[in-house]
Amino acid sequence: MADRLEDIASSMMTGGKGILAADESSGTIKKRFDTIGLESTEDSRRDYREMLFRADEAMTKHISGVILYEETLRQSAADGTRLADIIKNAGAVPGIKVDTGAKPLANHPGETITEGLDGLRERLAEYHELGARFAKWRGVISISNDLPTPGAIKANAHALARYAALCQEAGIVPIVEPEVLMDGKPGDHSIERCHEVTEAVLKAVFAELSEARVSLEGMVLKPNMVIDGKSARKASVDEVAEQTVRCLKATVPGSVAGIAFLSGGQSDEEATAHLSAMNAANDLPWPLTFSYGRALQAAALKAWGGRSENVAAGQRAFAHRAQMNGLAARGDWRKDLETAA
Ligand code: 5MM
Repeated sequence: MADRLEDIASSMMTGGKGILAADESSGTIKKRFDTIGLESTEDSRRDYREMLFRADEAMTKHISGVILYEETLRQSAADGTRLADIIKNAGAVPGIKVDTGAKPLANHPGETITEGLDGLRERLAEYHELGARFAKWRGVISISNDLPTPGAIKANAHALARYAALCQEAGIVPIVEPEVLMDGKPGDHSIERCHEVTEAVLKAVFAELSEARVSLEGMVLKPNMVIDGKSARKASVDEVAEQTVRCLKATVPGSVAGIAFLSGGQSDEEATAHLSAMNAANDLPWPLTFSYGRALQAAALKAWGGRSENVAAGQRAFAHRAQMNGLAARGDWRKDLETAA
């Protein structure tokens, strides 16, 4: 595995591949398992993730990196192989979510600050020992007519920059994820409002990254797409793609190693179609790919259903979404390929 930050970052952005976000914290994975009636235990979480990481077709062809929750980085498969080694053997880079979650921000009703900076230097050294070569930190930005406040934007941007600097010091590529929520409350904002807020957030993030002396060539940005709120969706694929690229070009320096989007509550197919439309447009200063959680896993989770006899079905469902998103990362996805498969 490469040692230089720039080399790790560029391997995460390998053409036609993207990142699997499998870093659900205990509370989130429980919610996901509730949808298939499965109890969340250390073993069931291990079995689910082992099913994904051993999906050779998906992993070797379409996945460049996997974001893990700390528990998973320390876990071994049923046969004793470390889950991180299964990922490495598939040619992908293991990564780790290092934030400890978004907590209410004092004096800012309805807004959060992401925590986890205390002791981070020491934790990063240990994660590096355990094989992690990139990390992720998610700042959450609420959006409505009145939110976000400048205070919440600044606090989250500052924390992201401090996290990113510590990662690079430890030889770990930071994924910087400032997420303007698509599916928060009330979730009825327009695409124009999303553009305005995303632009303000990204400007603040890059100003803080610059002050923290973060090397842009050694980091990956994980932004939301510019899209209208989940309860008011009407923007077309072309509109989402055009507004997102315009917003990113206005705020993200060309030296950033790459951009890997979150899916944020879009349907599987929407997330794929939007990424493909952006990549089909020429003239992008950075590689654009996916770092999806729900949009890569939802179908696989359903097909698996928590049953060992369904492992192959879960892996097929994952391979399909990974393949579709791999095509989107090259701008080559078409709707008829979904049904053909
Ligand atoms: C996989 O979910 C990630 C962690 O969530 P919690 O800390 O809330 O448990 C999340 O950060 C994820 O990596 C990104 O939001 C991308 O996932 P989606 O589902 O938005 O593509």
